Amino acid sequence: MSDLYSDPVGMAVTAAAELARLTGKEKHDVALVMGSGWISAADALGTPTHEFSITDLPGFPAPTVAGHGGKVRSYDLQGINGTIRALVFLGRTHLYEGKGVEPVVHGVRTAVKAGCKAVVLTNACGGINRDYIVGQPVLIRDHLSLTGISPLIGADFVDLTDLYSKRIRALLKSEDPSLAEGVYAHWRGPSYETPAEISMMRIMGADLVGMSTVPEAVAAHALGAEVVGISLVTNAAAGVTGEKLSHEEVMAAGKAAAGKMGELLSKVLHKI
Ligand code: 8IG
Repeated sequence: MSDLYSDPVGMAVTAAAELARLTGKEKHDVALVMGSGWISAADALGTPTHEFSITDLPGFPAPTVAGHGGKVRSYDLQGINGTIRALVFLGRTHLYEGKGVEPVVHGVRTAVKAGCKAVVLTNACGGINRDYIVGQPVLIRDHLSLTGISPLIGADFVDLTDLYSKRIRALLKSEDPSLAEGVYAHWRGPSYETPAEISMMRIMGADLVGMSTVPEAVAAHALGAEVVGISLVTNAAAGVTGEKLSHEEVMAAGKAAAGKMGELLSKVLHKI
């Protein structure tokens, strides 16, 4: 029997078929993955046509982290070129859950197999760059994969030169010139970094650090989708201010910025 681990792309095709059946929509156009702190930002998109539990689709494990939704929504959004069918994942699976990389990227693979040409990945992260402030959204320009884990298997030598769409970043910056861009370092977690590790990352060229987004970006790009990454800085990374890091503070900072992020997302979707 084929399963998520023996045939991950085949399982995404199966999940996409079930999504089409549940929503009555043969295709979706764009996918959004809402990371921690972004879930309430999805409410700014209006009323979904459908909402169900992620575990209603084949291959998805139940979510394990508090504040991560585990729901999927389908929206019909009115854009400049007609209706956009948006697929929104409230929450995601992380590498630190220990289930391997396959569940981490199953959502974006399902979205691309459901027709999505663009995938918007959001996250909450730590700020390494001293110019960043808590509550600030930053476009991901590039990444450092410090886990060394790829979702791809076999001789799939995918070019990552333009992983984070230059075209969509330019559109977003024309909409909001105050948007910063940065390099996102991917850390497995679940422990945060030591101050020495943050110094190392800064020297390596990282501006942001978090525990998500990178495997999903690679998997979506490998299947041909355009990728956008938006990080919400919810804490200064270890050693930057001398304060200790707490999950509760991170969630609170995310909540405080949700309205602003909702507006940003609406703009993103109409431009894509
Ligand atoms: I929110 O400071 C959030 N996620 N690795 N480091 C890492 N992940 C994070 C951090 C952080 N803040």
